[in-house]
Amino acid sequence: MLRQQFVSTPVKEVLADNHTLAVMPLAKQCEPFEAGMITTGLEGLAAPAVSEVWTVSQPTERGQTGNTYWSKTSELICLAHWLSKDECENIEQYTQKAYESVLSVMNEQGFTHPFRFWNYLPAINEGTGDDELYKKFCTGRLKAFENAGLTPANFPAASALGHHSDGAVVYLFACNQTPQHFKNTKQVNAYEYPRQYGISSPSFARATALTLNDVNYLFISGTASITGHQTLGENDLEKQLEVTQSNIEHLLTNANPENLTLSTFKVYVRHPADVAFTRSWLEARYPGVEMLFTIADICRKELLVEIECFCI
Ligand code: 3EB
Repeated sequence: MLRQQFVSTPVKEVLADNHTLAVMPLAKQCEPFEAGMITTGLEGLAAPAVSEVWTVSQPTERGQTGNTYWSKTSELICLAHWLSKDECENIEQYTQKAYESVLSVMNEQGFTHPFRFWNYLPAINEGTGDDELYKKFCTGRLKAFENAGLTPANFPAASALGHHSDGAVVYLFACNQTPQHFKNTKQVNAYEYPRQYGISSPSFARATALTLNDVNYLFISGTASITGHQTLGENDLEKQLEVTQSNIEHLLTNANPENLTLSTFKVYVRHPADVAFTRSWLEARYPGVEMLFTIADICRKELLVEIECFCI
């Protein structure tokens, strides 16, 4: 059984529990420490320090293969790979290398199906046109997927956000069951976005569903105020929240084969001043959902907020 929780327990204590698959503290740091601990560079708003924790019911085994850190049970594996500040200067090439490493270690460890990716990058909106850092990241990721024989039908759910620290991290979950990937018919598939969004389209599905040991899960990708391929509600936080909500609700209705319930939101807010409004807007509409709020740059400059979901 896989669970996501948001806790204020000290990281060391969380890590000492071998039922912790991975702990992600919210801190301005994006560098490797030890297997099972994933610093992302993403910060929260204020003290008390909060961490995201993924727990499993089976005991984990953790290890490191080259520069890829992993943590696994018999049913799933979490793999993480960081890029240094220098490597981020050549984000396309090192993203490709990072993806190639995590996919090869995944295979070596006996897992075949990646089902959820997270990508946290520095200065994600820097550079103009095709030179924007996020767009170069997309090219590196796509090249690695193509080399691994992963076709758009097999791209899993993902999130890609910017932080204000040095270094980048890519981490993923993988298993041996075949996941189901879903599109959102209100949006153009990300891997079919038109040319104006970059040379290489973003490689992800809108949602991924899977069953492990008879338990069903649904991962909804980072979801934002996009209809078709267009950003809606520029400079209008509430409009962006409304469009984002309608995209999430659409996926819960049309991309949710087991009719699962929202368990958690990880909410990415560009401007710290927008967190309070975003929090009260979401809490009023989703009283039963646990929420983590982080300060992050969204991969399109006009986007103010993005929300990912976990359903069980
Ligand atoms: C979008 O829908 C918003 O590049 O992995 C959301 C989720 C977004 C994942 C990614 C990007 C990614 O296009 C951005």
